[in-house]
Amino acid sequence: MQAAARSGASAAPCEHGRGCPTSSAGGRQEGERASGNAICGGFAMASGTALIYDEKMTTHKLLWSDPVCDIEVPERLSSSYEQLKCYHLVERCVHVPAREGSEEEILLVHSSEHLEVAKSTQTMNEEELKRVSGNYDAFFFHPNTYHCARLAVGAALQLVDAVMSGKVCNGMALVRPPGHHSQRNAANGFCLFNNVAIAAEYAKLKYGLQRILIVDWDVHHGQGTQYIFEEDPSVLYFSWHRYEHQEFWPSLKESDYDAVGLGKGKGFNINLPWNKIGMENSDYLAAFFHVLLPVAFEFDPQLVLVSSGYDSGIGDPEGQMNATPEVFAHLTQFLKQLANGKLCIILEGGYHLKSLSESVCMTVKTLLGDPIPQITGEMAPCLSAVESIQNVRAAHKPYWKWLMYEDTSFLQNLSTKSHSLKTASPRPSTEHDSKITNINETDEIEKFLEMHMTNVLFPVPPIKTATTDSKGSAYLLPVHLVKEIDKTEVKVLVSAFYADLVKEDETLLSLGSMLAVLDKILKKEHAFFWCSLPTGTLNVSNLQMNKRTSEDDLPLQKLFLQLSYSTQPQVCNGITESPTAAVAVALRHSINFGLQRVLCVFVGDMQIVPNTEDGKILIIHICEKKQDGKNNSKYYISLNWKEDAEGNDFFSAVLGFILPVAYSYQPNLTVIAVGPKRSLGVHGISLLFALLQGLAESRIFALIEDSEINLMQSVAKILAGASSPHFGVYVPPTQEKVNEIKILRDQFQKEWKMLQCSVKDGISRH
Ligand code: Q9C
Ligand code: ZN
Repeated sequence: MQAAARSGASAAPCEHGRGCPTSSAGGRQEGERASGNAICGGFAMASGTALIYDEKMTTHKLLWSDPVCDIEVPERLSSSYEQLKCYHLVERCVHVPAREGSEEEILLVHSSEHLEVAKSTQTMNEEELKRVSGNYDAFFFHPNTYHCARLAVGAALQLVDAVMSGKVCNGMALVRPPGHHSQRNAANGFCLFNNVAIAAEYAKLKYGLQRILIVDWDVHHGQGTQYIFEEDPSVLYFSWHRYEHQEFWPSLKESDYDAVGLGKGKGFNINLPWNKIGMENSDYLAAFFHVLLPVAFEFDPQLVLVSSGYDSGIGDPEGQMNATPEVFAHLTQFLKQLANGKLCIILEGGYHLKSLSESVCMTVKTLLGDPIPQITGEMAPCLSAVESIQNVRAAHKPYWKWLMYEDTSFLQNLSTKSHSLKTASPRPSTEHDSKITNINETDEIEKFLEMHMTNVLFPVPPIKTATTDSKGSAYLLPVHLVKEIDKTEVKVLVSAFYADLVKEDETLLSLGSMLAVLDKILKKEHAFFWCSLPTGTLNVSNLQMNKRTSEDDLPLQKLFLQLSYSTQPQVCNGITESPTAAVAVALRHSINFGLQRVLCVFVGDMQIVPNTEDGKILIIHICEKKQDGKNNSKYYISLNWKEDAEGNDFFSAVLGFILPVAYSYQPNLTVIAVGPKRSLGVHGISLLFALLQGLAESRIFALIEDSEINLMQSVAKILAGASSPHFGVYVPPTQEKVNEIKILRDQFQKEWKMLQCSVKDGISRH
């Protein structure tokens, strides 16, 4: 057991004031120790999130004027850390100290010449530093740079050790200088040593790893990382980057989609070039659904490293993209499903301080297991994004089994190519001009983000997962038991709407259990707290927040606290063992409660198919054979899928179809029901639960009929976030199954636009 070293006094008022909805951290962490391990079901497993930050890395700074380098400032690190403190995230993490990476460790990737040059800068004067810096494209040395760069390397290695040793499950290292442009023999693009590349080599050597995934979501191409691993099949490198047909820095031919790796490394280098600025949340999600995630599940990494640049976020002067901070929560949530959760996130770029720090916070919150904010923006990728996605899929078709039967082909005439010729800028703006206009824009984005984050963030429910007492619940640690509703109470609750369903006592009872849990997810529970008040304190006329209460009126003050607290939802998600007839009740109940969009993924035979015509319910029905009498429509989609006996072949269905439809719909609640004659095993169902958690502020309601304890346990662990997921051995889909997805995609991509991954006849956001 690991006791947490705490940093930052939790009671200290936040300097940032209004920008910090501190209540959003919820009451859960009060008194909760940030620990590295948890006991669950008798097994000790890694839990907890490491955070590495060392103030010393803020001493590397630019000493002279250089408009190319002046955005890489020490405040990038300090303001990110301050914002983490503001959200009370620092105290919930396990503090892991940085250390200096050794020379030997640096030599895992770099030449001794490069190391010696870097070392020699420690004692140089400004003039000499300037001269050496001039030998590289976009780099500056400070006398402390060498020391900071060694700390940045060491921080990445400490993070790998913390995760690989099981001390924590995942973590983030805030480092400077960044690493991904750095090459064997050269500093480049603000990077001296390639922190992430060294971390990968170190993990291979020290832990004998054979498969490591590097996800580079920085807006620049990590050409340094590409060069280091391009012949190495044990490291799969994925990078998306602003490219603009090679116009954008570093302007390399080898940053394009056709650079797939060399020799034995063919297929293990994946470049997704963005040929337009202004990419949004939906473009990044589409890249994950249709490129990165399917490859990643097939690759099955033992460790995931993220080259985590936030210059791909809104407001960044380099990237000029429009993705908002919560997108990084979604990206992180997806990556947590790989490598048994072993995820190390290492900072790279990010130059808009507010955008950077909010995005860092969204990432760490997600590592900690907080519910995921709903994604904003139109859920349709733009034409240029779809074109890039299509081409990278075509380029990798020879190397990946999941692409084998996809009829994806290269697109020659890109919409951006002719367009860019027509709209060539009449007057090239100078560096100075663009900086002046950017200042106002930076301020505007800061104001926007201030508002945006208060809209997007919501209080974390005190209880993550609820269930009612049933025969299996004893095995469902760490879920929380909800008191079942009394039978007469259920009758009152149910009979008004569902009289037809409540003839039998047994049905009534299980409906009662089900509704007890569902209500906890739907409602902001006032009643709970009112009941718990001491008698005599309930004077409604005093219940106004602006009314001052006397010092001795403590119960009333307490009531205020409880009331403000009680406007939070009680529970994030829940599981019940109910007959499948209860699904119709649950859906109707949620709509009656006022929800506008409920997604229901139903696995198995469905007795009652609810009416979905008003669009308030979207049903995705997974069954072996299409049930008669029910045609596919926008809000009722039958997906015929019988899981392979050899392993799990459901990945491509979830990533290529279910997730894109679900994200296009943007539900307020996700109901996942498992009925009789289910055509999916525990692994396929687990995958569904794991990947749908980014929707509906992570509100998932599981209704499982007559299940094995195995399934209940697996689902409970995923929902409670207490277990590293296990989805079984990857099996590629058969041609027939790929075809099933293709038909559905063609049928629905005009309505559910996140399905688009090629430009044949889809309609995209322009
Ligand atoms: N005209 C990272 O984000 N721009 N590095 C050079 C030359 C350099 C970015 C422009 C941008 C480096 C880690
Ligand atoms: Zn960058």
